[in-house]
Amino acid sequence: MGKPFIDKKLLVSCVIISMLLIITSYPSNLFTKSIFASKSTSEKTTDSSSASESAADNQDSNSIVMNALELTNGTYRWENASHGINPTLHLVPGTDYNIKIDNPTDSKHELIVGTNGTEIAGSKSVKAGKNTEFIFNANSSGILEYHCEYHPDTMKGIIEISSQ
Ligand SMILES: [Cu+2]
Repeated sequence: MGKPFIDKKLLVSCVIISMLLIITSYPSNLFTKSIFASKSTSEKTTDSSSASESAADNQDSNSIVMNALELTNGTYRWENASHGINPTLHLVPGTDYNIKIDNPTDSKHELIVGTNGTEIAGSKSVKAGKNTEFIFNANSSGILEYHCEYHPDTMKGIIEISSQ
C-alpha cells in the first residue's frame, strides 16, 4: 500500500519539476527573441543614417571640372564637364570650390587664377597624363580671369564671382 503512494508523489514532483523547467526556459526564449528583434530595428535606423551620410557625400556640388583639351590643330583649351570650351565660371562669393583638372594631352598645363597679372590661386603644373585638384575660395565678388601658365593665349577664360 505504501510503495505505490510514494511512487505517485515522485511522479507528481517529477512532472512539476519538468513543467517548471519548461515554463522557466520558455519565457527566456521569448526575451532573447525580443532582444534580437529590437537589435534588428536598431540596425535599420543605422542603415537610414548611413543613407543620409551618402547624401552628404553628394554635396560635392562645388566641384568644377577643368580638363585640358587638345584640338585637332594642336592647340590647347580648357574644357568643363559639359564640354564647354574655355568656359566662364560663375561662382558664389564665400564658397570653396574644388577645381579638378585632368590632363589627357601630351603637354603639361597649369591653371592660374588671377586678376591684372596677379596670381591669386592655381593648380601646380599638371604633367601629361596626370590629374590634380585644388581648392579655390571665391572670397569676394568681382571679375577674375584664369589661364594656363604655358598656353596663356589659348587656354583662358573669365571667372565671375557674384551672388546672382
Ligand atoms: Cu596649357
